[in-house]
Amino acid sequence: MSTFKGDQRKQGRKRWSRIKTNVSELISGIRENKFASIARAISIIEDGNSVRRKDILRRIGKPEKRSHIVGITGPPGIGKSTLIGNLSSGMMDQGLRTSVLAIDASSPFTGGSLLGNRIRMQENLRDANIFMRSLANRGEKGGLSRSAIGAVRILEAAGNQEIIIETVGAGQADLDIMNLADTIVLVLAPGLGDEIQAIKAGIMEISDIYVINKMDREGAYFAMKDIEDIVSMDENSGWKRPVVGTTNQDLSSYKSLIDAICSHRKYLEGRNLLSVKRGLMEMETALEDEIDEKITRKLKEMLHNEERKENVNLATEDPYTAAERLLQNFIKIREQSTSSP
Ligand SMILES: Nc1nc2c(ncn2[C@@H]2O[C@H](COP(=O)(O)OP(=O)(O)OP(=O)(O)O)[C@@H](O)[C@H]2O)c(=O)[nH]1
Ligand SMILES: [Mg+2]
Repeated sequence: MSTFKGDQRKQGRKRWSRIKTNVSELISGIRENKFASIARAISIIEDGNSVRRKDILRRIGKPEKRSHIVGITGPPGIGKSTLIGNLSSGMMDQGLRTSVLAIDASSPFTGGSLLGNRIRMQENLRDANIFMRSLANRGEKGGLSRSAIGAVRILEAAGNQEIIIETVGAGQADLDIMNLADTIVLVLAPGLGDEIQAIKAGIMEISDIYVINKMDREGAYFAMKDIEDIVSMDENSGWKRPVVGTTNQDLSSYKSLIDAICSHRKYLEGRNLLSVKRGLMEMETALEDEIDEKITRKLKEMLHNEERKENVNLATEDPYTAAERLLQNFIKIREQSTSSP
C-alpha cells in the first residue's frame, strides 16, 4: 500500500525528470515537429539563460532551408488574430507547414488581459495542427526580441515553411521584432482615422502588403481606395505593394492575401533577400551570448577572486575605476596568451 507521502515523493521525482530535459531528445523532437518539444525549447529560450539558449540553438545548427517570416501588425482589435487563424489554416491547406508566434510587448504587469483570447486561439489552431505560442515581455531590455529570434530558429528547425508573427506595432520592441520579418503585412480597417495615428510612424513605410480587414463593414471600399492612393505614389520601382481586402464573413477573401504573401516570398527569393536582416540579428544575439559566456562571466570570476585577496576591499573603490582596471587586466592576459609561442 502506498502512503500519501510516498506518492508525493514519486510525483516529485517524475516532475524533476521532466524538468531535467535531455537536450538531444529535445532537438530530435523539434526536428520531428513534436509540439511538446518545440514548446519546451521555446520556454528554455525565454527564461533568458544565455548558456542554455546557446546549448539548444547551437545543436540546432545551420538551417537546411530558411523559413519565410511574415510579420502581421496593426492596431489593437483590428482583427489580426482572427485573420492569422484563417491565413494559417489556408496556408496549411496549400501544403505549407505554418506556425504562429503572438508577441505581447505590453508591460509584464498589464499583459494578462490578452491571455484568454490567446488561449482560445491556441486551442483552435492546435485542432488544425498548427503550432501557436505567445511570447510575453518579461521586463528585460531586448529580451523579447532575443526570445523571438530563438523561437523562430526553433520553428524553422521544425520544418515550417511559413512562420507568422503577430504584433500590435506600437512600441520599440514591436518594431525590433518586425525587423525579423521578411514580409510585413499591415492590417487596417474601415473608419480608422485616429487609430492610424497610434501606429508607430515608420511602420506604414516598411510594410510590404496592406490589408483592409472587416470588408463587411461600411466604408470598406473607401478605406481601400485611400490606401491604394498612398501606394500609387510609391517611387520604388521594385516591389509593387498590394492592397488586399479581407473579411471573416467570406473565407475565400483570405486567398488573395495568401497569394500576395507568396508573391512577396518569390520576389525576395529571386533577389536572394530572404532572411538577410534576420541572419544579421541572429549573429548579433550569438555574439552577445558568446560575450556573456566567454567575457562577462570570466570578468566576474576575476572580480570575485580579487575580492578574496587580502588587503583588497572593493567596497572602498569607485566601481567604474575598478571595472576599467579589470577589463584592462583581462585584455592584457588575453594578449599575452595569444602572443606567447
Ligand atoms: N465585422 C468583422 N469583425 C471582425 C473581423 N475579423 C475580426 N473581427 C472581430 O474583431 C474583434 C477583434 O478581433 P481579433 O482578431 O482579436 O483582433 P486583434 O487585432 O488580434 O486584437 P489584439 O490582439 O487585441 O490587438 C473580434 O471581436 C473579432 O470577432 C471581420 O472581418 N469583420
Ligand atoms: Mg490578437
